[in-house]
Amino acid sequence: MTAKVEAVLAATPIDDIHTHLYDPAFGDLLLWGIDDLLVYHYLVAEAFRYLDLPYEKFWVLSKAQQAELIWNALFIQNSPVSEACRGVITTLHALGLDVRKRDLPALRQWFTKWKAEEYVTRCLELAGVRTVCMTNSPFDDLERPVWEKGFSRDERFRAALRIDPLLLTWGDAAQCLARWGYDVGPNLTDKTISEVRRFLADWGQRIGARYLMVSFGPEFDFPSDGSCARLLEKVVLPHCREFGLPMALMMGVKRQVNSQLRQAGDGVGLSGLGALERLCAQFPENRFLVTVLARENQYELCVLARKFRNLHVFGCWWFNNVPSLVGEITRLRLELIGLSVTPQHSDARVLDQLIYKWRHSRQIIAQVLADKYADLAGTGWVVSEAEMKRDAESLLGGAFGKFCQPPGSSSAEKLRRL
Ligand code: RAT
Ligand code: ZN
Repeated sequence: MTAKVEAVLAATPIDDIHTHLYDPAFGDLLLWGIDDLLVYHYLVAEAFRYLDLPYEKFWVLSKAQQAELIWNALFIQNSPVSEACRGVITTLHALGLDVRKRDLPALRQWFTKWKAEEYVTRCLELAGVRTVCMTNSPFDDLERPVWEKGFSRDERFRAALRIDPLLLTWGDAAQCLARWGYDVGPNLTDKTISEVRRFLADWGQRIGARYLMVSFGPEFDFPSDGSCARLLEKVVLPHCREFGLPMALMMGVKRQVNSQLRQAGDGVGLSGLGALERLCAQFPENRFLVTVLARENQYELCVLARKFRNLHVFGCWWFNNVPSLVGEITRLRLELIGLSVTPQHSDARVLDQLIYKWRHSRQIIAQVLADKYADLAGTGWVVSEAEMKRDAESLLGGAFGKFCQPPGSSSAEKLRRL
C-alpha cells in the first residue's frame, strides 16, 4: 500500500504555498548552490553548537569561508544526522553527485556549470514542484526596486504579500509609507487608515498577491488596543475582504532570542489561540491560512479548524519540519480534519532545498495516508487509484487552491452550471 501511495504522490505536481525563493528575474536574491545550502540559517544555528569562535568573527567571514566552517563542523567532524544536514546530502545525491567522497571543492566545481534559469527547471523537476509561492515584502530594500522597475514574470513563481513590519513595527512602517508618498501619520486616523489601504491595494496589485501574510510572536492577542490588532481589524482584514484574499498567520515565533545568531537567532513560544478563535468567529467573511510553530499548539489548531471553515491549516513550519514531528502532526491533522488541510510547505530559502524538503515530507505524508487507507481497507472500503490521485492533489495544493478562491465563487460557479 505504501509504495502505491508513494507513487501516486510522486506523480502529483506540488504547489508549494510558502517559500523564500524568488523569480529568477530577481537575480542574486534567488539563492542556489552548495555554499548557499551550507550557510542556510538552520545549519548556522547547528554549527554554533560545535564552533567556539566568537559570533562576530563568523559574521565577518566571506560566504565561502562560513560554508567551509559549517561543512567541517557538521559534515566532517560529526555525522550529518540532523534534518537540515541530511537535507543537504539528500539534495546532492538526487542531483547525481557522489556524496561519499566528502569533497567540498569537487561539489563546488559541479555547480559552476549551471545557469540559474536552467537550474530552476532542474530543481523543480527533481522536487516534483509545479509552482512556488514567494514571500514578497515591499519593506525589503533589495526586493522593492525590482518590483518598481517591473520585469517579465516566470509563471512558476507566485507572489504573496508579506506585511510583518506594517503590523509589528508600525512606527517605523508609517515613516516608510510616508516616504513612499502615502499620507500617513503615527495615529490611526481615518485618513491614515485609508492611505494604508491604498498602500496594500497598490502592492497587492503590483505583485499579483495570492494572499497576505504575517508572522506573530506568542504574545499576539486579539482584540487589543495595540496598533497591531487595530491595523489588522481596520486595514488588513477589510483589504482582504475587498480583494477576496486570504490572510496567512504564522503564529508562535519568538524573534531574536539570541540576536548574535542573526537570522538563525529566532525561537519558539506557545501561542494563545483564543485570539485566532475570536478572529475566525468575528470575521466569517475573512479566510485565514494558519500554521503554528509550537508543537503544543498543533492539536488546538486542528480543533479550531473543525469549528471554523474560514480557517485552513497549513505546513509543518520551521522547527516542526523534522520527520518525527511531520509524521505526528500530519497523522493528527488527517485524523481530525481529514483532507481539508495543506500538510506541508517547503519554506525553502535556497532553490535546491526544494528537492530534499519535498522528498522527505512526501515520503512521510505517503506513509500516513497509506496507513489511513489500510485502516479503511480493513472494513472493505478500498480506495481506488483515481480516489488516491484526487486525495493527493488536494493535499499537495488543491485544497489550498480551493480555499483561496474568493468566497461564493465556487457556489456561484455551481449555480451557473445548473
Ligand atoms: O523557516 C524559516 O526560514 C524562518 O526563518 C522564517 O523565515 C519563517 O519561515 C518565516 O516565514 O517567518
Ligand atoms: Zn517562511
